[in-house]
Amino acid sequence: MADGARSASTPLREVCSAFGLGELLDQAPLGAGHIHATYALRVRGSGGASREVVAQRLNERVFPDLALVMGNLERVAAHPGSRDWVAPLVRTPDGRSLARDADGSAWRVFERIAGAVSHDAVDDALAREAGRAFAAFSFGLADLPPPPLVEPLPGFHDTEARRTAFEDAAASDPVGRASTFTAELRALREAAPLARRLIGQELPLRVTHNDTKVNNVLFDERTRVARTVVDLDTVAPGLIAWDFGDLVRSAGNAAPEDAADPSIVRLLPSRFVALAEGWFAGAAGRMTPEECHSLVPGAQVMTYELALRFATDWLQGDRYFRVSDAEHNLRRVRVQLSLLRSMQEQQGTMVGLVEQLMAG
Ligand code: GN1
Ligand code: MG
Repeated sequence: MADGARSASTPLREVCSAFGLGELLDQAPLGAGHIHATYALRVRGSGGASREVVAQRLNERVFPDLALVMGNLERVAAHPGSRDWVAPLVRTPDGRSLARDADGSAWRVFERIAGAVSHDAVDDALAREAGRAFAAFSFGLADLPPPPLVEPLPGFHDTEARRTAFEDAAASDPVGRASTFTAELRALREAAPLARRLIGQELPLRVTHNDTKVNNVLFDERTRVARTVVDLDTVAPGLIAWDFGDLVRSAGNAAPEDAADPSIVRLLPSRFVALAEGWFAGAAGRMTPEECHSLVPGAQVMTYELALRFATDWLQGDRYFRVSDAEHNLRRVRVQLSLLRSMQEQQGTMVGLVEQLMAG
């Protein structure tokens, strides 16, 4: 091996040793998250039995205060109302939930839930389950004892601040991309009123997940029932409209988030029905009427917010979201804008369905 080079498995062996997991037998990248790096590991402990765990190298550029993130996670994982939705954390022999490898990267480890898988694309039945899971997770945390969780990324769903950040990036244009972006810029500016759409609506602050992309639910491979909710780093006080909205954005689309052809993008009507029915089942009558009325606007706001975030990242030279090529964020922007248009066209039907569900 060249001087100083470390093979891909070296840090994972260090993680096994730090967490007292024993010998690393097997490793594979897991999931399609844009922020952390996640691996499925098979290990053999001192007893000789093999065991499966999930190891995550945490992105400290995005989450600079890992103590805060892990503090929130530990409180959520220990709360009876949501415990069943959270994969158990593995601790180091001296009780810590984080360890650093020789390069200084921070790692955490979860038990792998046997037979539980994530899907980047779902059908209506899985979408219904995802809706039920995220709603039940959030309302299960309704009685989390004080103090409130601290926002790990302040203003994460402050859509108006996201819009300002986008305008700043467009004005400073640090990598010279704004001039090739005129149609998208115009569409993003036309939708600007959405950034304030949820303000002043008397919506209660709940404990919300805040990253309810559908691949953040794990389903039982065989029964297709939702088992676990993952990516809990953004759990904090928030609005139900954000969680429902981001789920509709990610699970309701006929096309992937980064489809090359935006003409295939649309909100699938039957998918929206499944998501809303699942959500109402998981919330089990605990949403206020104002919250119910915020769900359809929430889907538009979250789709717009992600369009702004992908656009900002593109204008800034792809510093935040993982990308596979220089156009990746641009494709994501175009998909979000098409999806937003499709939601706006179907708004009447969507509102009608929510009213039907409210009437019970
Ligand atoms: C990121 O980590 P992942 O892929 O689940 C992002 C979300 C975005 C999502 C878009 C902490 O989620 O906010 O909605 O990408 N997470 C963070 O795909 O920024
Ligand atoms: Mg994820």
